[in-house]
Amino acid sequence: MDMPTQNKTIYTYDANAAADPNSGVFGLPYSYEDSQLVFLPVPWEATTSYGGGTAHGPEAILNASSQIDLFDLDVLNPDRAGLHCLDIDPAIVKLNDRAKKTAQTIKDAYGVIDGHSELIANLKLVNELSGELNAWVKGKISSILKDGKIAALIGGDHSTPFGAFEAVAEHFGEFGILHIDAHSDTRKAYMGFEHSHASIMYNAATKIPKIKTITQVGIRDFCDEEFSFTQSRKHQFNVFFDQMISAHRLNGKPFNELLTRIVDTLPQQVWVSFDIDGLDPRYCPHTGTPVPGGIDYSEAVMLLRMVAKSGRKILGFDLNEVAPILDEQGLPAEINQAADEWDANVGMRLLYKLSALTLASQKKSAWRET
Ligand SMILES: [Mn+2]
Repeated sequence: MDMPTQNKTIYTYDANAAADPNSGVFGLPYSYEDSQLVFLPVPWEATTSYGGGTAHGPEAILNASSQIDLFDLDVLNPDRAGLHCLDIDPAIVKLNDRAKKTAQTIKDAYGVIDGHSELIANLKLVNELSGELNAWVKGKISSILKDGKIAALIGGDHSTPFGAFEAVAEHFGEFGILHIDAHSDTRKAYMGFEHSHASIMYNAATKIPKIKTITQVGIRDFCDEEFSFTQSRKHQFNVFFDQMISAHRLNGKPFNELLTRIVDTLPQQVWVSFDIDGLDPRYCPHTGTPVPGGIDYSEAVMLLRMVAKSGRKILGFDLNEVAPILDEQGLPAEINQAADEWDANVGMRLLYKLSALTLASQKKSAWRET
């Protein structure tokens, strides 16, 4: 058995007890220094096209995360590797507010800006602010990696991981992305926004040469341009449309055969880019752009487990588009019932599972012998 790397924190907490209300993510006491996996929260949704709220995703996930049971059936004590979440940066909250307000003027004009000098200037500004966000994310993720830790990102909308991809490419060299999503996210631009959530995989594929493959799973909402783009880049894109996945399931074929085919497309180094809306929307009813269909939570977990168990290295991951229920002011609604917390509850459980499997794939935690 591979021995997990030990950190310095003495396990003073009781993994069976309720979390200390002053503790960090998942009710854990670990500092940045004592953690082997660090989350960067990115409260950003500047160019969201449909429902809002994903900017509050990190906060909602963190608040819900103390409800986790730390025991994991696959991985032995993943919590003991040390998990820490950086504070939400108020400067990024401000940057998002500014970019979002500016982007709204273009959305209100349905993206028709020709001849409107103010809107043209606004579009330029939104693209610049998105560039600022990307540079900030890249810097943060780079410093976590340079400190010898695993980096993971909590969005925000799905534009947020671009800087993380750049940092990972610089740090690890060539890698592939496992992209779970309802949407192809391969538009060249959306309403002129070069870094919207609808373009993240176009940008990854065309602007970061070290990204060799993108394996997409659960895709069921896309336009002609996106279909043509991924079909024309078959050396790079492996698309497992939701329709193919459900046909496989409905025809009674063994599901693990399909999962094996998906895993086979991945190179040795993999970054997981998980858009929560790839799942059946019953797991994410308040996400920005829900689409019927999708894979089940347990299917997603089985896929991720197979990736980790295949001997591939999961370099890190982003989890995005988790949105809490909002009130009329667009702020997270007062949570009175556990049901209102559902999106964040699913999100934080997925975050813990992704963390456990990533740690095991990097031999920072041991597989549980079952
Ligand atoms: Mn997406």
